[in-house]
Amino acid sequence: MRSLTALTLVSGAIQASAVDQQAKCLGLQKSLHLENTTILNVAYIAAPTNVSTPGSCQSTAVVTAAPLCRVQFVINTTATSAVHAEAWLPDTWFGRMLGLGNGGLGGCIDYSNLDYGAGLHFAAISSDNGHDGNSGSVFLHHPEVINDFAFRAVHVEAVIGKQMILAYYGKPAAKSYYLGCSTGGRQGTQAALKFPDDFDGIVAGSPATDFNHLSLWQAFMSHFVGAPTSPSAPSPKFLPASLWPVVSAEILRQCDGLDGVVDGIITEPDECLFRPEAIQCTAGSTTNCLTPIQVESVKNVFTPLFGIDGQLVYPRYSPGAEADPNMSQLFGGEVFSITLDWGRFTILNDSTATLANLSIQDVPFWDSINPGGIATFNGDLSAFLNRGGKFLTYHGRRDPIISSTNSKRVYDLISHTLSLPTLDSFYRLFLIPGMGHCSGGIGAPSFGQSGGLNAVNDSAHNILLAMVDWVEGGVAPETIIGSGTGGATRTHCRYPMRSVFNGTVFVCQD
Ligand SMILES: *[C@@H]1O[C@H](CO)[C@@H](O)[C@H](O)[C@H]1NC(C)=O
Ligand SMILES: *[C@@H]1O[C@H](CO)[C@@H](O)[C@H](O)[C@H]1NC(C)=O
Ligand SMILES: *[C@@H]1O[C@H](CO)[C@@H](O)[C@H](O)[C@H]1NC(C)=O
Ligand SMILES: *[C@@H]1O[C@H](CO)[C@@H](O)[C@H](O)[C@H]1NC(C)=O
Ligand SMILES: *[C@@H]1O[C@H](CO)[C@@H](O)[C@H](O)[C@H]1NC(C)=O
Ligand SMILES: *[C@@H]1O[C@H](CO)[C@@H](O)[C@H](O)[C@H]1NC(C)=O
Ligand SMILES: *[C@@H]1O[C@H](CO)[C@@H](O)[C@H](O)[C@H]1NC(C)=O
Ligand SMILES: CC(=O)N[C@H]1CO[C@H](CO)[C@@H](O)[C@@H]1O
Ligand SMILES: [Ca+2]
Repeated sequence: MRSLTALTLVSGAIQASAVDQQAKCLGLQKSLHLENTTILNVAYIAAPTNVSTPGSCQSTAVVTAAPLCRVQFVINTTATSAVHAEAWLPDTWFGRMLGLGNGGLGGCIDYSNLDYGAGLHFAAISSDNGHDGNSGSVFLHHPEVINDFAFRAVHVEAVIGKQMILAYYGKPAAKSYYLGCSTGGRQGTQAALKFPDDFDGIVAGSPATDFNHLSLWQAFMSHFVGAPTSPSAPSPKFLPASLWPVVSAEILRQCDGLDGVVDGIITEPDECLFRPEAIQCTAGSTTNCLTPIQVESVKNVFTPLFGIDGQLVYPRYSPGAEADPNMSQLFGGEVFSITLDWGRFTILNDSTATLANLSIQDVPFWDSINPGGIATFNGDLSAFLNRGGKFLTYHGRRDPIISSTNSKRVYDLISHTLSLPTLDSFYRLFLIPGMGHCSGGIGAPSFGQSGGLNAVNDSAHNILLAMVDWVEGGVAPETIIGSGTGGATRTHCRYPMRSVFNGTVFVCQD
């Protein structure tokens, strides 16, 4: 049996009466005086309800985790930048802080995970990452806004969050945690690198690490398949949406069975040496097939991206991921919107740039700008390791916008940098066959990595609770059990272990 530290109180926890908490909560408006921080609004939420939200991202948020104290505040990070944030402070507090991340180029407070965290009795804090909304235009000529996005918003969230918890509950948080995915995965990685004391345990999924190279690679993916320049004259490279299912079917035909089970899931896409020539059109067959130029497009997609010096820029797209509905973000004919904004507003400072002529020669230039130090591709986690920090990461093998192979690459980088053959003592990467970007997909992609997934609330099935058990109980997760539709379950393995079919089920093997 796994220990269940996660659902018990730690010392210093609070179970106060609602009457006391309501008065205390409302008093914060006047009593809280935190560095660079203005309290905008304080509300006591006594029962489940929907509340309105500021800014352009959402207009309502669901609060199921009540009773809690909702504090809305703004932290001036410099004279030209500020981070808006909220703390959801539950009456029944188990003594823990949970800092949250963001997504894409956002800009959006993560209300779903504020509710999730508060429901699990964390004091949960989320910020807008230093700007409102999902557009990159706010970065133009605003290097401090870029700095908030690249490293600082999550740091001030942790610093001010801890001070607020002390002020409200009268005790410091016994432990602090972080939960985020995608950009949030990169932010969590950046926290471990730059501010190793901020969090005791970091859960950082599907991370957008090596961010400049990731962005360039995403643009090259779009370039490799071209665009339908006009309905009557598409680029000969372009694959219309109707052809991708043909590609996907052939990928499964060639690679689904490699793992021993024909189930639509390619357990290890890095072993899939897909040959698109198999579906090249022939004299007698000209529909549901690829022209030689389209074969070349597809080959480029499934080939690692190398730079002018022959160095790997970014791993290849995972075969199978092109079947995820969000694949159109890279292959729909437009340059990936996040790369376009990042290139326009932080690298080139030209709001009309199209990236149409982006070339592999441009990689060193993007590297040299590295806005705000966003790259987040550094294997030296020694400070985080030495202070006893724990790190859990995961990556869906059908992620359609960030290659899961990059998470292996980051693991190997840390391993080489620290000269540790295995990182098991403090860093574990779970690869999730079938999962898309951060959640969803096929197989068993739900394991408590965010709110709204109906995950089982125990540490064998819930990666956040597993982290709590690791930090507080010393029990590291050997596996994570995911669940999916129709009662599907699967035991997910930590890299470099492999998920192997034993004739009955998939098990983890060295
Ligand atoms: C934050 O900056 C705003 C605008 O510059 C200013 O009005 C406010 O007083 C500052 N707040 C704090 C707490 O420094
Ligand atoms: C909140 O809004 C959702 C729809 O977004 C609705 O299903 C739910 O019943 C509402 N909850 C409350 C407590 O009003
Ligand atoms: C407060 O602002 C100053 C200058 O703007 C900065 O040096 C300091 O780190 C800030 N403190 C926090 C907690 O953000
Ligand atoms: C797990 O906890 C969350 C957060 O409190 C809650 O919303 C969810 O209903 C729980 N799930 C189960 C299966 O108990
Ligand atoms: C664009 O502006 C950023 C600061 O916002 C700066 O770091 C970068 O060097 C600029 N790019 C160019 C090409 O000058
Ligand atoms: C891209 O290059 C072509 C010629 O190769 C040129 O005509 C076009 O103006 C360039 N576009 C941009 C946006 O620089
Ligand atoms: C496969 O693994 C499961 C779970 O560990 C085990 O119960 C079963 O006996 C194994 N089957 C074989 C054939 O080894
Ligand atoms: C990460 C991401 O972009 N996810 C999108 C996938 O597609 C669905 C439906 O179009 C969107 O709602 C998600 O935001
Ligand atoms: Ca399979």
